[in-house]
Amino acid sequence: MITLYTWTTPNGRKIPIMLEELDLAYEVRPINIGQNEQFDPAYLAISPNNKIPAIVDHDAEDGALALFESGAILTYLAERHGRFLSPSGPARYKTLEWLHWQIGGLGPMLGQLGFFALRSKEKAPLAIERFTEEADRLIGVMEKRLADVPYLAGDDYTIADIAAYPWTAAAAGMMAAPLAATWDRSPSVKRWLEVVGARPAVQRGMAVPKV
Ligand SMILES: N[C@@H](CCC(=O)N[C@@H](CS)C(=O)NCC(=O)O)C(=O)O
Repeated sequence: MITLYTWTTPNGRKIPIMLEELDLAYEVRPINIGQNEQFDPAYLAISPNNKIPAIVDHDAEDGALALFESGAILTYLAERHGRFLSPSGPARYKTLEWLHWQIGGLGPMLGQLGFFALRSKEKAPLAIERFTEEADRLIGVMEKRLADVPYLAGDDYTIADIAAYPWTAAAAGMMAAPLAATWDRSPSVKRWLEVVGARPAVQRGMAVPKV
C-alpha cells in the first residue's frame, strides 16, 4: 500500500496520475497548503521541504520508504514497476531530460506566473511580464519538440508526459488569458494535451484529491 500526501495543484496531480496508470492501491492524505498543513511536524518528517507531493511506500524493498519531490517519486515508481521509463539507452535519458526540464523550468515558471498574474493582490507588472515571457518561451520549446514527436521523450508516453501534463493543462486553463498569444501558435502542444488528457488514468488522477 502507498500513502499519497497531496493537494489540488499541478504538482499534486502528477503522482495520482502515475498511481492510476500503474493501477496501484493507494490511500490519499490531503495536505491543505492553504491552511499551512505542510508545516505540521508529522508531515515535515516525511517531506522536510514543506511541499506536496510526497509518498510513503509501505511495501518498499527494504521497509517503508518516504519520498518527496515529484520527479524522484515518478522515477522511483517507474523503476519499481518497470513502466513509463526505459531501463537503459537513449529513450531513458530523453525521458529524464524532459522530466528535469519540467521540474526545473516549466513548473516553477508557470507557478510564478500563476502567483503574479492571478493570485497576488498587488500587481507587479515587471514580474508578470518576466514570467509571461518565460512561460511563452518554455511552451514554445515544447511546441517545437511535439511538432516532431508524439510525446516529450519521443515515440512513447512516459513519466515526462505525466509530469508536464498538469502544468500544461493549467497553462491552457486558468492561465489562458496571460498566455493567449502563446496558445495561438502552439497547435502541437494542444494536440498532445488532448491525447494525454483523454487517458482514463490521467482523468482519474486529475480528480485527486477529492476535497
Ligand atoms: N519541485 C517540487 C515542487 C513542489 C511544490 O512546489 N509544491 C507546492 C504546491 S504545487 C507546495 O507544496 N507549496 C507549499 C509551500 O510552498 O509551502 C516537486 O516537483 O515536488
